[in-house]
Amino acid sequence: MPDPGANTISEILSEPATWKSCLEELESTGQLLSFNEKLAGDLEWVFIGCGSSFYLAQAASSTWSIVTGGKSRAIPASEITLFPQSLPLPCQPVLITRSGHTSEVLQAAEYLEEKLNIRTVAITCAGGTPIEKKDSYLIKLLVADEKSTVMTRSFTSMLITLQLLAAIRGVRRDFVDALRSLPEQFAPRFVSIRATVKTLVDSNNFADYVFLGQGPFFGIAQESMLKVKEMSCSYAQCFHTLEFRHGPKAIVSPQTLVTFIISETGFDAELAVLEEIKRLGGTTLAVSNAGDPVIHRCADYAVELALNIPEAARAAASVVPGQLLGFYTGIKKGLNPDEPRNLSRVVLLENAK
Ligand code: F1P
Repeated sequence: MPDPGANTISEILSEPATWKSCLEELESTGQLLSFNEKLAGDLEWVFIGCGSSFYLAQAASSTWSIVTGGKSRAIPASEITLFPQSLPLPCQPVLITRSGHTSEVLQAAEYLEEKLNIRTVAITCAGGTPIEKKDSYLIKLLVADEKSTVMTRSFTSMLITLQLLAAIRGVRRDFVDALRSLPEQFAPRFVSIRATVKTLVDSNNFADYVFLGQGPFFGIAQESMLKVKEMSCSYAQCFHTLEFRHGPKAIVSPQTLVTFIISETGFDAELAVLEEIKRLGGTTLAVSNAGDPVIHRCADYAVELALNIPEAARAAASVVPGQLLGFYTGIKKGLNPDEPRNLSRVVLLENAK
């Protein structure tokens, strides 16, 4: 039997190398360039998924609008079939599914193709799955697939790939180059990030976990929250950073770890919330690209990504501290992050065909 969490930690640590392999494969196949030529112009792009793949959709959608200037939104797959009014028409749907088996995603694909006659884009990390039978423009990242139930490198690799498609669509050469430099820039940062998160977990026992982010970092905050829930069965919540003042800050205490995933665009406004939460006695972790006197003063723990790339291109790297937090907290609680309580690797609904 592998040690508890053995798959998850090796998959987290393999992220920079996996990103590099995915980017090299996409460049050598030219797949995204050919898709881009075939896809209709000037449509709203709708990113669709479940669980981690829905939070990925949120980060991808926000990046899409920033990088292409076009309209975009994220919708959970279940909403497509239960409340189809939520779908703007016409649109370009993008189905996100690590396993390629998730019932709600396959039902959404069927509805879009057969009822609305819309050809979807689909991205997955598995081969020979039902999503492959759909008439989609299919992107397969087999190198990013995982043994663990929880999504880590599949989440970040699929996000980077959709960001690359956005950069191609938006004719953003700088953003393409930035994503290509990410694995090399981030890999050396891993050791210190891992040490900071491990020290944080070893030195504290929290009752509540809160994750805060704005723009593309809101989806990243959502996923960080889910990693702590899944791998450590802890109570965790997520809000837009400035929304936390509007009521939820009532829960703040020293037993509450409040993690800020800080954007550049909202830097000053988000740091003002950090200052306030520190004054209220919360324990704080700041994930930012660069240091700052306010962060030094108000963050009990700080992770600096120090990546010389545009803000949105840092989204994938920004989720790694949350992945490690979930992992080390789960291990500390004697759990197995590879097989979280009550979870299966794929959600199959009974009524699914
Ligand atoms: C994703 C997902 C995961 C969750 C669990 C069940 O499905 O919901 O986010 O952690 O592993 O599956 P998919 O991306 O394979 O459709």
